[in-house]
Amino acid sequence: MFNWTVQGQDQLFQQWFWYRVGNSGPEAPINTISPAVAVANTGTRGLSATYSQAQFSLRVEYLLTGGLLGGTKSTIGETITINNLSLSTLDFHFFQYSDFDLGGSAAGDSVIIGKNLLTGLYNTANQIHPLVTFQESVHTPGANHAEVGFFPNTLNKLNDLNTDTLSDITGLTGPGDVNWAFQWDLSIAPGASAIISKSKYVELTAIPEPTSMTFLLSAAAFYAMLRSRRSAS
Ligand SMILES: [Ca+2]
Ligand SMILES: [Ca+2]
Repeated sequence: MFNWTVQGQDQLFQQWFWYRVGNSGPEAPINTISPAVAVANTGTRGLSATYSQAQFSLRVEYLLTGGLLGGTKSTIGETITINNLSLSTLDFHFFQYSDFDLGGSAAGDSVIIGKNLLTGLYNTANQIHPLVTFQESVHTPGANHAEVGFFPNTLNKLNDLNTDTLSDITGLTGPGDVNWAFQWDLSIAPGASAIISKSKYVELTAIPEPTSMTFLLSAAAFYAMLRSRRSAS
């Protein structure tokens, strides 16, 4: 996923998913499991993409919901289903990597990841930008590990030849070209499934140019008024 346009402005640089089976060997992007079998649904708002091999299959379902034309809010729901097709327990590690460039810019954002205090699992990510509100919520289950960093450190971990666990550095990180990731450590019984359900929300809190123009115009009018009062006195 390389593009999420709200009000003609692209908010996303890249989001994708990686996986690892077991606790050794590198992580790999899910598109290396097999070519995708993709099906559009829910009109043009939904997409289901399935990747499969003998041991397991993995499906990602996306559902995009916007407001009225010209609106400033957009949300995308994502459901990931992993089916264990084998006769033994599947030790499956699933990673989501997100690099949003809010407001169409790669610089100057910060990210903080939050935890559910009851479960101890990571379940929110907030990216902070002066003109765009962004939040991801994990509905179920929360992630076991998470990481906030600067491009491309986390991406390199997912693509290198080492076995990686995310750092659990989740505090306010930035400003800069920030990105973040979640890691789920799943143990899936033979013939059973794991399901991860989450959603992302983008809201433009202001449209930049007209607001600053209005301010400049009011400032110009104020100084003009001040000057005329001074010359009058
Ligand atoms: Ca790695
Ligand atoms: Ca970024």
